[in-house]
Amino acid sequence: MTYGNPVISGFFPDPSVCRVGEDYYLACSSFEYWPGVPILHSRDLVHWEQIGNALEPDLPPSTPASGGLYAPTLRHHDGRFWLIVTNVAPGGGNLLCTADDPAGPWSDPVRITGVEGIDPDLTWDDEGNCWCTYWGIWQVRLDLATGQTVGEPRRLWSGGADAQAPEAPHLYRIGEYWYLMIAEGGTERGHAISIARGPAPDGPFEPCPANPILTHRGTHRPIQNTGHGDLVQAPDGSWWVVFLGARPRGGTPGWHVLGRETFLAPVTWTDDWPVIGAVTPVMADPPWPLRPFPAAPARDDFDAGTLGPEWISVRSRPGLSLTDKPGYLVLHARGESLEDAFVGRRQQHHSCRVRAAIDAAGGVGGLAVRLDERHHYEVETGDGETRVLARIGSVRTTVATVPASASCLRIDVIATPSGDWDPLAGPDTVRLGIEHPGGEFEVLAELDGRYLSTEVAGGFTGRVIGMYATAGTVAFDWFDYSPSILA
Ligand code: 6LW
Repeated sequence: MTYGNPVISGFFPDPSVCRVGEDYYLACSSFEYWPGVPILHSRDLVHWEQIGNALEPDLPPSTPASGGLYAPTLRHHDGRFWLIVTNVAPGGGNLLCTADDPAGPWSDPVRITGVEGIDPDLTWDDEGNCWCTYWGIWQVRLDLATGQTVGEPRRLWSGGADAQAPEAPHLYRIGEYWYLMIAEGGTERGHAISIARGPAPDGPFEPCPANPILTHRGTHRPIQNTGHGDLVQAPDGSWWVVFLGARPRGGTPGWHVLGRETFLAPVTWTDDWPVIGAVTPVMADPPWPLRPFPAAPARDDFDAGTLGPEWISVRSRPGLSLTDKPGYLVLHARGESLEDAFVGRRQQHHSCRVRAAIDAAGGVGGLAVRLDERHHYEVETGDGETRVLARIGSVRTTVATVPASASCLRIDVIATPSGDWDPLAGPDTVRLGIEHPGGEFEVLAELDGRYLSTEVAGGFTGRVIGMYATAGTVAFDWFDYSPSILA
């Protein structure tokens, strides 16, 4: 039997994983989105379910796209879960929080002073010392009771592959060695994982002769940008690595639109060095029974009174209510940009269909596909009109207008087939319009998806599709997301 890679699709980058008994828990970066740091659970390493978000950051309005919460480390130690993460925002820094249950509640974060870098790792040695290793690659001991560093930071390693940006360190005690695994080469096509080992948590470290132990740089493989990983041992003693990668589509140079996703590969050992096997979209199952979760329903009717952990907004708690109009999600506009009142979910499939039933009698709102504030497409209704808008960098334009309001908006994302290679092809086509009663889709605009890709926009996130209001109050009766286009 086989499993599919990625194991967590969509914008879930920089995975950090730990195991407690038969349960695995994983945390990812969330950048400018709120709430922050998604936490996922698995019982087999292959199937994952989001169980919460660890932080409710207070990100100032000046936080740019791809600022905010970067690259957590999640560990279980001394009966508790520990999470350390960097808030790349004014007044941010490295934050530490703990929980008895990874689904929450998480403690209020404590700011760690003296760790001046992103990508912090936490490791405890047998004497109970806590080591924080971070970007660069630097290391310092922490006093967890005070949140202060102990002694001066030391530079440990500059990487094993003569590459840029040694980052994402994780430190492990495995057998007689301490292993220092890092990412390098930058998080784009040159990304890689390298490793070193030594006799103590602070080294000295000897690089693996086979570095980098994972990279897809310079290849035509469908999974690219592989790097930034974390090791975990299964109950049967086998080792696995979770890491980020991207799936570019279309012609040259290829565009990835779902962000950096989480992949899984087995790890074997040769001469006490880890060897990461081939990373492909279809992989041999691990040697234990798979334990999938029930599929999430396509539609959220907003009847539950609370929103699930998959719903995210930009920078702060959105101006939304689930009680103003029972059974509806009501958004109160707080400004003219869609980020001011936006709630959405990650696009997790290359082809998908999104629809929402909207009552815009009291305002203007719609459905948006967002990469960042400078790259988004939307279909909106209100004031007796329905229109499609596009923002691509500094160009902001109304692409189509019809003089009628709509009660159901729809966006279909159609991936470019990967078979026939056309150097000019984009990754996908985004169709935006109105769904009429009976299901007829009136397409108002069909736009090239490359402009909502990381290769065009830059940054570290992926597409998020959601509802917004830019004037007055707008009510949504339901929102649904289906992985592929049915009609
Ligand atoms: C992250 C760094 C990286 O902090 O990209 O891929 C940065 N690796 O480790 C943003 O995710």
